[in-house]
Amino acid sequence: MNPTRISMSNRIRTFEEYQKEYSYSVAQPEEFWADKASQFVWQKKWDRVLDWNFEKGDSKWFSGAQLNITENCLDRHLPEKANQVALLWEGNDPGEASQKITYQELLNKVCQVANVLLEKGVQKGDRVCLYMPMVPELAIGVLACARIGAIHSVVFAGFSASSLADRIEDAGCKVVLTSDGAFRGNKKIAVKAVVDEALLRCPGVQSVLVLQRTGEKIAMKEGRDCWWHETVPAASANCAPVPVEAEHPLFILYTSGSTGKPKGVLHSTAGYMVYAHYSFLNVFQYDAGDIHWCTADIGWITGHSYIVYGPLLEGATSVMFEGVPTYPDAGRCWEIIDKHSVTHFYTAPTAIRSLMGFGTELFSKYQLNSLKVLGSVGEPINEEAWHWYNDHVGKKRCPIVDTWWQTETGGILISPLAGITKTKPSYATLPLPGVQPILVDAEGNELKGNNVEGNLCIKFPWPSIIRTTYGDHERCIQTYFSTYKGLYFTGDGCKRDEEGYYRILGRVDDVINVSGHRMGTAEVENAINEHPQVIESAVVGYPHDIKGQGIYAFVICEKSDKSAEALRQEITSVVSKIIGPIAKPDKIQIVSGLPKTRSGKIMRRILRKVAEGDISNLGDTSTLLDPAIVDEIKAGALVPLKA
Ligand code: 7RM
Repeated sequence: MNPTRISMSNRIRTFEEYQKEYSYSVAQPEEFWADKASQFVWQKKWDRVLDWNFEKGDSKWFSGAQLNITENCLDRHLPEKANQVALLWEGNDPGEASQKITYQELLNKVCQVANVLLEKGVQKGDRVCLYMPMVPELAIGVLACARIGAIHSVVFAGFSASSLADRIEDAGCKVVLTSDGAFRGNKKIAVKAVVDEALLRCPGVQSVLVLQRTGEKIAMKEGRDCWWHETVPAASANCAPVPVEAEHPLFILYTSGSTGKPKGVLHSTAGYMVYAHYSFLNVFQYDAGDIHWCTADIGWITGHSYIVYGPLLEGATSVMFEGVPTYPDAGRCWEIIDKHSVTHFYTAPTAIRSLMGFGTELFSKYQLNSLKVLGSVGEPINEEAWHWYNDHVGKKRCPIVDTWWQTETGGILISPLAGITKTKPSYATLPLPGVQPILVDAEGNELKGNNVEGNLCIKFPWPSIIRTTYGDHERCIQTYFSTYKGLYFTGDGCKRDEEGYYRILGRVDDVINVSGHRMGTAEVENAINEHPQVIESAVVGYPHDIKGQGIYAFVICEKSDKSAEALRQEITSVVSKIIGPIAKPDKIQIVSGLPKTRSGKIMRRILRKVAEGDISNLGDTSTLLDPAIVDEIKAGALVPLKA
């Protein structure tokens, strides 16, 4: 028995325990994580806890072990929790009956889909793409893949056919799970039609399993497409979990970076499992009987870790919501919280800011007294939004956990532990046990002590660290492990204040964060440049009241009779078509040139300043090829400028 071990459970209960656990995790990381892993079911125990080499971008956890993550999410909780609700689904339309799927039912449904996948020839290691709305079958499909050792690649259903095709192709997916359509607010969205268009470019896809959701008429391709309701219910509800090696890939999830092409972030099984569970339990302080609602879409990492895996690994009840917070009105979230006695509410600052705009009168209709913990994720939460969340939603009695993490980190790395860590608005506060942040200056020198500001890196692996970017390990090394030798570089700027608390300042690379969605400026530029009349473009982020950051595009077009307004509309629809509606620029300024240096590099600093509306300090523009262009750009700016 290790004397520093705090209890049989992996739960921290007090700040003193947190400090003890933290010290233990740094002094003896392998013992620490072996201890956390021991509560799970392993087909075979590990030989080694950790092997790593950051210079090669390598981390291996629990080598030699064999396990199945769905056995740990589902079977392990039976029989005590057979009749406990695992997934609580709320539809887009408040009039549609909620679904309560118990652990036993969920296991049966997962096994049925797993058997259908097996029948379709899916084998361990094969990639399966899921392009679906937020219905239970999406979570079931994800788990069905994991049941048989197939690698899931969920693509957010708001992406365009072209983005979907890129992702299916890059991962070499064999099968696609989708639906006929989707309900989203007062809109009905075509889903299968997008898949059909994408698959024109993806001959490797052999089968498409189609869930009937909206009932609209769709095309079914003979020999390739089949209906969910005609195959799944007929399949056996028994499917033995396939044991996989600890480092067997669990999923690929595409995310944007500073280059034009999104990367397939790959997570593996055992380390991801241990960390998704540990972080869920400790950050949210989930207790038996609590109802956890994470409003993210499963198409993003937050949904993977804190709707599906984290909660199910704890045997929790996880809410899944199909709709949007403003339909049928801006009280929808509060209505759902009261209806299902939600205890934990985890959402993005952009949602909070948009709801703030509807005022507080709506709250008189709701109790919100079931709430215990509030969470925030995806972007920095400004103080005003923090206070509004605290005052009107939490009624000043619910701790707010501002959770910082990334697709690549797999789970929350810096966050308060609910009710344990003293919070401070706009601070993600302290690292979880096992997480060793370090701030460095531009040259990579460590910024020691407190009251410092620099680039946020992590100096030691945690179990759910990115394993590779699918199909291109060199790119993984280049992106995360080369900027600062021996460190994982997050891409975020960060401040450590006088009491050692971390405050995330936002990206320091060419990535912007629009409503909590990561977007590469190069990616948006590439899409804009697809418009036949566009010669060149430069995209920057600018502060946006609700979205956090908006997209501001400076575009050079060929001469034509078209009005600037017509060009803007066409460019917007091209971007929507190529990436998806989430990448549509908020502002498009048609310019005759861009501020370039003599070597041809665009001085983005100047464009950022103009987009921010602050031209008081443009810096040195003497190295520009054509300094006059700056005056033209200022004169045509689409935001009010203050000098
Ligand atoms: C979970 C997720 C990651 C980027 C990250 C940050 C930003 C996320 C916070 C935050 C300030 C936070 N994954 N970010 N959480 N910034 N405070 N609590 O969002 O891969 O899509 O994005 O999001 O810039 O690098 S992500």
